[in-house]
Amino acid sequence: MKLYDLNASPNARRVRIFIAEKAIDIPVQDVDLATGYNKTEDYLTKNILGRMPLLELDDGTCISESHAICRYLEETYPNPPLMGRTPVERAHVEMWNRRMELELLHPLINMFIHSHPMWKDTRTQIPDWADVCQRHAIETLGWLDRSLEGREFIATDDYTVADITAQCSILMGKAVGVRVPETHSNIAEWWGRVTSRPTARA
Ligand SMILES: N[C@@H](CCC(=O)N[C@@H](CS)C(=O)NCC(=O)O)C(=O)O
Repeated sequence: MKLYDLNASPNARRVRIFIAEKAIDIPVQDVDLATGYNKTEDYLTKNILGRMPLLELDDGTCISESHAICRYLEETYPNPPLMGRTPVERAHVEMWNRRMELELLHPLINMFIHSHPMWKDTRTQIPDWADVCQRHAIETLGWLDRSLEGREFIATDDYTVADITAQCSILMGKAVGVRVPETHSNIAEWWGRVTSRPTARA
């Protein structure tokens, strides 16, 4: 197996933390955007979207989309379980992971794409959309904080992929200047728990 990685990417970080939690040894190829390797014919046959992360299996099968990679790894390395132990837990993990991806990570990524100069030549930027996305992410942090009242982790009593997605979203928020308000003490306590895990810096 080989992981095509992009160091600064929040989606690639989701997969790196997942792999570290499973303690799987997977060789990594760091893709340097400056070389344009991810837009070459060679890479585009692996992922037509030219994006990272991507997991290449030993028989050449390629899996992209961070959650699909995590799903494959969960099926092939079930311990420790990071996607729930029972049907209800698995549904809750899926529910919360989607919420964290759609309601927190994507708004933050869109805010970045629609406001940062690095994207001005490759994407159509709509500054008002960046503002809308920022407000969306801030609103999500509000209801996430209320949901974490009395809970150790986001989806179940254990650390799961939903925590990983939220963790990577909050790091993305820091990078684009959206910080968790100090009043959100439930998120602050959860953040302390997840970032004290040895895998947090994967
Ligand atoms: N939905 C995909 C998103 C992948 C993605 O957008 N990756 C970005 C980094 S976060 C990338 O490779 N960008 C390089 C480019 O678009 O050229 C996932 O979850 O893996």
